Amino acid sequence: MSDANVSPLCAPIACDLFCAVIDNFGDIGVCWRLARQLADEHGWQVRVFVDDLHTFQRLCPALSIGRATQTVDGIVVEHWHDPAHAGDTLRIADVVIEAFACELPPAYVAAMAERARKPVWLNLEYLSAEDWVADFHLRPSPHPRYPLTKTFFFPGLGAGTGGVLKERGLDAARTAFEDSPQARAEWWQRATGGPPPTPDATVISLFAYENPAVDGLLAQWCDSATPVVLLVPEGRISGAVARFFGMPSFGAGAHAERSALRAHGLAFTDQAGYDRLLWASDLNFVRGEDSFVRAQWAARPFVWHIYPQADDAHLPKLDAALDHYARALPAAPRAALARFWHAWNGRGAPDWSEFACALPQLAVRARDWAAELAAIGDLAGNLAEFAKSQLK
Ligand code: TRH
Repeated sequence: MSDANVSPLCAPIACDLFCAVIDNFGDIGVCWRLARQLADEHGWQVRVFVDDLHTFQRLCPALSIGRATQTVDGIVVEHWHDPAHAGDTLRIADVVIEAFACELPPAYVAAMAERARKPVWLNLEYLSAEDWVADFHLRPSPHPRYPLTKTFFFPGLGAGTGGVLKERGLDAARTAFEDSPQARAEWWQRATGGPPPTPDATVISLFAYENPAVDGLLAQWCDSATPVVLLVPEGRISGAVARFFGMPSFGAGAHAERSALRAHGLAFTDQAGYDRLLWASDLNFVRGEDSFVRAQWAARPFVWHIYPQADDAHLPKLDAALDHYARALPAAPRAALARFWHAWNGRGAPDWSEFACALPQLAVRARDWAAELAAIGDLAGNLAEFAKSQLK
């Protein structure tokens, strides 16, 4: 290891991003989105170290599962197969991001400490809308043994936080999709094998963990006075949808109909494809972290299935998000939204007719909120600006 690898001033910023997949898609979903933005929008040279290529490949089909090192979309992807492994050549980047407190390889940290110009070391935390986040965002934490400082970078929904990820071209891509009947018709044909539904239908996408409230909701959708079209990307809730319709499974290509409800099973797509699903829907059920953010940028009403934690630690986080999002709503739709989100997260039973009445006001709020949230700045831009200020 030598300092020959310290970037000259004019060279692009080199960034190593470490991601350990705990479960689901959110860990790599967030990291991959951030990596692409840093490369595409800020010109950084990015390497992603990720320990689970199978999960990664679901949302990035171009990835090859068998390769230790590969380049996808201009980003070097290293299979982080062994906790101590840090790439075949131990080159230390200008900016090192450890996602969600995953532990960096000890050899890598030791090499960081050897570098003449110390790297900017960031721990990217999980998103929370709670107020304390602004106090902890960008707090430094000196290493106990090495001359290194790690800085905590907190995503958030309020001023003083790191914000959330938003690509520069996202709004234009959404508007282009919304304004093009042909793009939408093609999307419906590819996703469901048929044309778009009639305008009186409410189109709902359903991305969620297993959820006991789903049976009651499916029954209420069957009883709806107007058609409900349900789009279900194959995943953890598909089994419940299959049971409801008396089918063995409800994977990609499945179709079912009962009374007012028509349901389609969708293939899991890449991340850009998931955005189009959100844009094709009137209401989105989302979960975890990244789809929760994408639903906000889709500027449509949404229902959040928050990642469940021990001792109901997730419930204050749910309420904190509601505080931000619902603040500006009149009392009745605000209460309907809170009741429905709580019911979807285990507190009470969802009342579709109350929620459906609130949808027009929630649609207006969704558009206003997307603009408010954008004012905090995009997380990748905020992170790049901070890192550059430290590299000067
Ligand atoms: O998969 P998740 O439940 O991930 C969760 C959360 O991130 C949670 O906070 C974390 O603690 C846990 O993982 C370990 O939900 P999330 O965050 O919405 O991630 C889903 C990703 O999958 C998101 O990037 C969107 C993407 N996706 C596609 O690319 N294509 C698809 O068809 C679908 C349905 C999703």
